[in-house]
Amino acid sequence: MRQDTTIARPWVIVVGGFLGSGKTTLLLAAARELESRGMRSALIMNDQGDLLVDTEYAALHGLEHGEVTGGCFCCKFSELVDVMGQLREHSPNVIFAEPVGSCTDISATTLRPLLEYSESYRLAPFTVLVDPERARELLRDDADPSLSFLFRNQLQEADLVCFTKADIMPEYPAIDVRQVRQVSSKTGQGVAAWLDELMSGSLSAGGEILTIDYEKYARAEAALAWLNLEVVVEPEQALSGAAILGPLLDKLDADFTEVGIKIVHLKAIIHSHEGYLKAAICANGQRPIVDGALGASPASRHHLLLNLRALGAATHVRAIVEEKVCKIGGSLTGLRVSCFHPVPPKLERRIPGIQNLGV
Ligand SMILES: Nc1nc2c(ncn2[C@@H]2O[C@H](COP(=O)(O)OP(=O)(O)OP(=O)(O)O)[C@@H](O)[C@H]2O)c(=O)[nH]1
Ligand SMILES: [Mg+2]
Repeated sequence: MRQDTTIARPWVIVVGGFLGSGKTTLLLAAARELESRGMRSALIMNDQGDLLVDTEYAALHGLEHGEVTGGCFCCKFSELVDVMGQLREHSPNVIFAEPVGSCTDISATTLRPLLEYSESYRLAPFTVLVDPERARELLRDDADPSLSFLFRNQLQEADLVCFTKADIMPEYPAIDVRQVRQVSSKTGQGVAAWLDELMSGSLSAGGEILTIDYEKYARAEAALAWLNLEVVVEPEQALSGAAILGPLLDKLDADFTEVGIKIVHLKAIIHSHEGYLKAAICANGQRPIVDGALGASPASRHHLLLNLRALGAATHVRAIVEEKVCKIGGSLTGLRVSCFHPVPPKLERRIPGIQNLGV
């Protein structure tokens, strides 16, 4: 019953939150939960660049997906609507959309404009995910001012804040927002209840609109170096994905720490005919969280994607990454690297105030 009506008018569930807060992981867990209910999902990824680890990860999980690249949803709103339309060909009951993790003002620039499409889509409340450890770090008085600015604004505009990673961080700090929930995408704790609440209509969508200084916002985002890289690796002797990725991440972590560049999210996915391995760290010195075929057999050809968001100069970040990737050894082909500081957002739409609130 629910399935038929939601295919005719699918839910759009926008899930924001700071870099590394667990957006992609939760959306994949939510898609699995919906699948167990006989419902189909599609996923839209968003980034300032292309070559996205998250898109490859979603594809490897067999999810229908689309991308809005080269700018955040606020700057590419029409493209977001186009991609939503394309994904409807797969008759999803739910379309998830993951904005860039450094973005804020999403409620005014994406949620509110999406409410104008209420004949075609049902818009769920805007969930902002929060990693408890990151919250403790960025709410401190001595936190990095750029990251803290982005994080605090993201919290302010949430219809619903959801602490993530409850399996490893059951305690979370007190924050000044009305609606707070907690989930673990690894154990599934809270995921079904969160989805039920979003689709119950009990909370409004786009209800919290920021007053935000766009110059300050642009400066805060530009403090980040944004690197996306792709390469095909053919080692001299067949190697497992773990034997390539493990040392690469360790060396990058060590180099960045040595020169004082703060890693905000470093994630990579390596893929061969033996399977894939994803590994990520959300801070210098963190033990990588891995997912996929850790014990995969050696292979002679691997496709590697690496995405890094760090606090430092893009030229410096790029030089370190290129040097370490070149040292993987063997043959490296098809190397593509883009590394930049995000440019100031150029909004397509912004709907402030309280008009247009609807279902
Ligand atoms: N233990 C645990 N780890 C999690 C959970 N959710 C996410 N993670 C890990 O946290 C890291 C970041 O998760 P992502 O889902 O990539 O975060 P994101 O918000 O999509 O990151 P960006 O797209 O870079 O902004 C990954 O290594 C995940 O495996 C969770 O519920 N429990
Ligand atoms: Mg993600």
